[in-house]
Amino acid sequence: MSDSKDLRCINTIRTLAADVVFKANSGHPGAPMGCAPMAHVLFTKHMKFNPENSAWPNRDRFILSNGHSCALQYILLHLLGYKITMDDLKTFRQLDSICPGHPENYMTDGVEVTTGPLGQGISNAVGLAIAEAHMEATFNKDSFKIIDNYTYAILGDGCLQEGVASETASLAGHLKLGKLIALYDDNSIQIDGSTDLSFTEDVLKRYEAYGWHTLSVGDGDDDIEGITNAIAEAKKVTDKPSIIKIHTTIGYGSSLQGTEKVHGSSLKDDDIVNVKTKFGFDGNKKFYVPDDVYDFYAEVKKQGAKHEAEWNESFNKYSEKYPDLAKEFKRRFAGELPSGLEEAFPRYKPSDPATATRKLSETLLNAIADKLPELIGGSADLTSSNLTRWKGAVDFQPESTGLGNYSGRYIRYGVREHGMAAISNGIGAYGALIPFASTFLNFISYAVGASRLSALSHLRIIYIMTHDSIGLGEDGPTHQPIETLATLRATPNTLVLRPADGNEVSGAYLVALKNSTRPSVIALTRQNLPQLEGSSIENVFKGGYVLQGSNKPQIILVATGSEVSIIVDAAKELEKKGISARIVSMPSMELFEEQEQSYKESVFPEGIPVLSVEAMSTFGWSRYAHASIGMKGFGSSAPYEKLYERFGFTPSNISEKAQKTLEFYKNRAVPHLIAQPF
Ligand SMILES: Cc1ncc(C[n+]2csc(CCOP(=O)(O)OP(=O)(O)O)c2C)c(N)n1
Ligand SMILES: *[C@@H]1O[C@H](CO)[C@@H](O)[C@H](O)[C@H]1NC(C)=O
Ligand SMILES: *[C@@H]1O[C@H](CO)[C@@H](O)[C@H](O)[C@H]1NC(C)=O
Ligand SMILES: *[C@@H]1O[C@H](CO)[C@@H](O)[C@H](O)[C@H]1NC(C)=O
Ligand SMILES: *[C@@H]1O[C@H](CO)[C@@H](O)[C@H](O)[C@H]1NC(C)=O
Ligand SMILES: CC(=O)N[C@H]1CO[C@H](CO)[C@@H](O)[C@@H]1O
Ligand SMILES: CC(=O)N[C@H]1CO[C@H](CO)[C@@H](O)[C@@H]1O
Ligand SMILES: [Mg+2]
Repeated sequence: MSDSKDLRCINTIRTLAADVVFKANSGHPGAPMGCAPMAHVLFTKHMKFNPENSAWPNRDRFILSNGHSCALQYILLHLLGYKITMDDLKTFRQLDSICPGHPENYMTDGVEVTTGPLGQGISNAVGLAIAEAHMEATFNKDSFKIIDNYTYAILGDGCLQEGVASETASLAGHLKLGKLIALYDDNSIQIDGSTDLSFTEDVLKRYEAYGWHTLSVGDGDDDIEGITNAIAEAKKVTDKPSIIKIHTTIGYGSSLQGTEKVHGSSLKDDDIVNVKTKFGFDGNKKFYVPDDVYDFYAEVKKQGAKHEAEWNESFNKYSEKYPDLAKEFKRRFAGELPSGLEEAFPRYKPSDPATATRKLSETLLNAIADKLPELIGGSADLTSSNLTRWKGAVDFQPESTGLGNYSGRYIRYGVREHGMAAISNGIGAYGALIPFASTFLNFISYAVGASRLSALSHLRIIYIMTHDSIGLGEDGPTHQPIETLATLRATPNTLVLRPADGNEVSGAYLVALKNSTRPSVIALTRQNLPQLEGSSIENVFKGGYVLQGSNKPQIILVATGSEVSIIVDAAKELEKKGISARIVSMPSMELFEEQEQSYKESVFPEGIPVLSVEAMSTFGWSRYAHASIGMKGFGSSAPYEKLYERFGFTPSNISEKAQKTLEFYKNRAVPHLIAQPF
């Protein structure tokens, strides 16, 4: 194909981008117009994918990390024959459109991950490249390259300024992810104006120092051959990720090109006419794609189907030679858990020793790790505290380090919580793997930029968060989570699980594994907890349940995690005073909310006051509890027993508050909190 045909395609993308944003009267024309050449070259001369089957396992992955330029992605997907019509493009950014304001993986065929919050996409790409390397090491056999594909990302100045991108670039360099290729849209412009305002470092030197292979293309507006060759060069370097700095002009073609004015608002009508005329198009035709341009992309699509058909053939031969591996491959990509997995989950009796839930979590991971080979993850430099590395685990490392290999499933994240969560999202988005990420519960605050996206993107990420309250003791307020659970519980599509003992730990993990379209945060203690009478794996599925106590109670005590055994003791004190109490364990408010109203009312019957106890902010408990014991400040540094006394989480403090609650409601009606009009 001649350069001129490529330029015609590229200019079609540019004019369409101007039309799409103009019609929506909202969006970002500048980056799509500037990035059109690199995107066109990437999709038509390098990437392998099949628009007919966007789920083909061995496709190259593409991430648009500067998600604001998504008009570009939608246009390319349309031209290439994915399930996006011209009419869909005309509904850009409108209600129920499959072309939303930023790319959403669950809405649009061919979109691998949700992007828009800058820095996340390129970090997801690191996760996708880790997943690819791991799958390759696990499934490829002699001549069979069942998995051998690339992860590509386009990113802009904004992504490169974000801290999370630095965290993940540093790890990607260490891990020598040779099949990760990033295309940097170096246009020297961002919203405030020139990058001279705040971004003057030598980006490629920084990436070189991270261990990346760096390249640059001087003229990213016209030099198609230069971009093509640079990507080819990048592919040849297999022991380092590559970044190609491509100098472009934002809004190329517009009278305002090269300025921040084309970043985030539509071009004016007459400017669009000018752009089209300049590129040799009819200035008055809107949403116009020349037939030969459609034909060009149709040919690319045909090639894509051919690539998949060849892969299918190769996979069929592989299946004959390695039937077990092939079956396993299919199971994993179908997202099915291994049969018989549940039997491996430990169960406990009340006579079993008191143990920290983080330790029970370690026991569980040891019991299931071999039976669940898709489990992959690690900790942000707290392995010995968080106890997430199972016996016999192999580190995910480049073989040259002598520390592990790519078939390893334990990832050493370093102290990079935000990057860890963003990478987990990428691994989750690859499919066939179940990522977990671990740190102290309080430090999930560092990662919320990404964990929020786990929820938005419907990804099953298991956050194993230890040291889950003031119960961590001496490390003090800097490490003690207070508002954390309320934040997580306020996040849609996120399961928060705070198990109270061994059975609940097993239940929490099983729920997390079975909920394949949302992340779970499992909050675990540092301190030992007794095994409770009445707990079970199955009870956790209901979110909250009656653990012990009276059928006709005067008061209900409800708690989570480490506070459950304390309310059990508080109830004993109340009993001595002739007050009957019911004990409710509430490992997950979200699961409880999903139960039938009649079940919820059976746990919290009308007319009986409820007192909640949780060593956290009480925010959120008022939907069940008439009174709450919780944390008002940030905690303190001391042995944890002293802190539980100081902040009122002892059986006697609780029984005293329970009596006050009963006293208060003696001559008042008890509101029925869980009654809902709709
Ligand atoms: C985390 C985050 N912060 C802020 C924004 C808002 N925002 C969108 S684009 C942008 C400027 C990005 O500059 P650049 O990547 O150079 O994009 P260009 O102007 O070149 O298209 C900002 C601040 C965002 N999307 N995500
Ligand atoms: C490859 O095989 C899958 C699964 O059998 C099938 O869905 C797909 O259509 C095939 N692709 C091609 C291009 O033949
Ligand atoms: C990876 O390392 C482990 C542990 O040393 C070893 O058992 C395994 O065979 C290695 N796998 C590959 C693919 O080299
Ligand atoms: C989450 O897991 C629970 C327990 O297995 C189950 O009842 C529920 O249906 C699951 N929800 C989703 C959305 O998968
Ligand atoms: C808990 O009880 C002790 C002993 O009665 C008392 O000194 C302390 O003030 C109480 N703490 C709180 C927070 O109520
Ligand atoms: C199986 C398959 O199609 N593999 C391809 C993955 O991508 C590289 C580079 O584009 C190709 O060389 C492989 O053939
Ligand atoms: C920092 C921290 O909490 N370290 C703990 C890690 O785990 C070991 C073993 O349980 C504890 O002794 C450390 O205090
Ligand atoms: Mg820019």
